[in-house]
Formats: sequence, structure tokens, C-alpha cells
Amino acid sequence: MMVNKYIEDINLPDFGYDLSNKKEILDLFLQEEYGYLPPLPNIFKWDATEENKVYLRGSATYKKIIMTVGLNGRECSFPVISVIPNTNQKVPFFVFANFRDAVPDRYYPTEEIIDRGYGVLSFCYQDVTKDNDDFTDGLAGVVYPNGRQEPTDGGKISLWAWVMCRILDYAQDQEELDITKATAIGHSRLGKTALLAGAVDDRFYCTISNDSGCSGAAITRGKRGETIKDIYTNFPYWFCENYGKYMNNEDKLPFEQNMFLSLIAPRLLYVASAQEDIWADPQAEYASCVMASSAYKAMGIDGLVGKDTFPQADEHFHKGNIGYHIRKGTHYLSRYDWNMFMDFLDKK
Ligand code: GTR
Repeated sequence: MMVNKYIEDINLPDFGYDLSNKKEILDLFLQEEYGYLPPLPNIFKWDATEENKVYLRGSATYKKIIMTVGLNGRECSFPVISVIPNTNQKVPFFVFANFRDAVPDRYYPTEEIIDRGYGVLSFCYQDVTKDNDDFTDGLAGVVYPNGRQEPTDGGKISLWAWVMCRILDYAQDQEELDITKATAIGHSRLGKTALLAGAVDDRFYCTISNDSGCSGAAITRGKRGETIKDIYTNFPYWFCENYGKYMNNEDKLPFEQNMFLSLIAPRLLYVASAQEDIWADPQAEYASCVMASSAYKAMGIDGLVGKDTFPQADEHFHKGNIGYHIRKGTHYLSRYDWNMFMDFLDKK
């Protein structure tokens, strides 16, 4: 199917925004979908509790850092694992929100990444605040001592994204890291999280969404698989309360997710899909990249340099500032995906 025909069929309203006014667009997404992120912490410290300079056969340095953030007179701590190649040069690096704390992990092929010259600062999202509706736990309890009050108060995605930005604050002080080459990355719900971190914090040189789907990279109107009704029924606490208004009511959304992606322009963006991940909907993810490209064009930069029909498994596009690939198989963050991301970054 022709992508343009698909986009035409979605029949988006003219929202009437000036897309170059990023502050206004970002505010819309924060007010109506994710909720506002917390302010900067007034306590921020870290402590390396474990260090191994000969990690992975001596090729990298491993550190376990306990990060503490405080606000409202309360504080919480969570571990961040730093694995950095041993070299004299500053290295590009990923800020990686993961589902588990294991390093390596099935979504995190640590040795392969190090061997390609990239560092990684990773954390387990549930160590920050649990993936449930309890807002007394961890960072949620620090930010909302009296629970969430406003319909625009940030959900858990906002809290996890905020931590990705704080990890960047930490990275700024680490001389082994090239702070101009920081990439936010996450898979699925954490792909949505990485997109939000990249949208709010332009210190991220690149932002990677792997299979983020509904309320992530995918266009909402006309989407197959998961809808706002599905996601907000199952995971209302990921979002702000306002987002619930759009259940079975997508047409009333005052925006589309391609505008969310556009907030990252002209910086690097990468969207990855999996062919059998119909719940996320690869077509809606690809169409979103095509549509977001106009924001890049307006800045005189190529966004997605792709094709007019929907790509088939194992096709990739790495030429413009929006990278895209679709791989065979199901919802997963695989070695194939990581290698594609690093191929793209190596070329930039
Ligand atoms: C699903 C959710 C998706 C995606 C996924 C995941 O259940 O509906 O939007 O976030 O979880 O994070 O694995």
C-alpha cells in the first residue's frame, strides 16, 4: 500500500499549530497525554558502590552507581549501571531504560555494544517507581507526597523519562563520556519513555524508540492493534488523567503522535518496528516517521529517506536524520535492533 494513501485516509484535521513553536506543542503533549515532568531536584547525588575496571575481559569498566534525588524534603535512591569501554577517547553512549536490572540482559547485549565502542548507562525502571498505580512508591512518593492532584500531573512514563534526564546530568560530569553523543533508548513502554526524554531534553543527540507503538511513535488515528481505550484501561497510571478523555474518542485529540516525534527535530530520531508486532502496528509507526519528516524538511534537513510503500521485514533506512527499520519477528529488543541502531549512529 502507498504510504501517502494511508496518510490521506487518516484524514487528519488541520490542528492549526505553528510546528516551529516547540514549547506550545510540547505543552500540549504534557497537558493531554503524559503529564508534566517533575522540576529539577534540590538534592542530587551519586555514589559509585561497585567498580570493576577489568569487566568483560578487560575491555570495559563497570560501575554500580546509587543515584539519590530529592524534592519536597523527601528523597529516593535507585541504582544506575555504567559500562564504559576502556579507551583514552571520550565515547558516545546510551541512556537505557530497561525492564530488568541484570547486566547483561536479554534486551541488553552489553559485550557487543562495548565492542562497537559505545558506553551504556542503564537502569531498571521498576527501581525508580513501580510499574503500577501506587504513587507512594519510590520517585512517585517523592514527587507526589499527597498523591497526584491535577489532571496534568505526570504519570509514570514522565517519572521514568525524568530519570533519563538526570542520568544525563550525571553523564555531564564523567570525562570518559562524549556528552554531545548521548542517545536515549528504550523498548515498548520504555520506548515511549525514551521518546518523552528526547522530546523534553535537547541534550539528547539521538532518541531511539523500539516497538513503542500506541502513545509512542505510532499514529493514533486509524491505528491497528492497541488503542487509547486499551492502553488507558490497562495502564492509566502511565499517563496523566487528561488522557482518559480520548478513550474511544481519538478524533478529539488535539494532536497526532507525529507531532510528538517532530519535537526531536532536527536531532537524530530512530524508530524500529517488528513485523509481527501488530499490537504496536508497524504501519502506524512508519507513517508517523514519514509525517514527522516535514518538520525536518522545514529546517532544511532530511528526516526519513524511505520509500513510498510500507517496508518489508529487514528493510532499513539510515540516510536522513530519522532512521527506521523493520525486522522479522515479534515484540522484542534484539541484538539485530541494537546493531542497526549502532550502524545508524556510526554513520552520523
Ligand atoms: C503492552 C502495552 C504496550 C507496550 C507493552 C510493553 O501491554 O499495551 O503499549 O507498552 O506492553 O511495554 O511491553
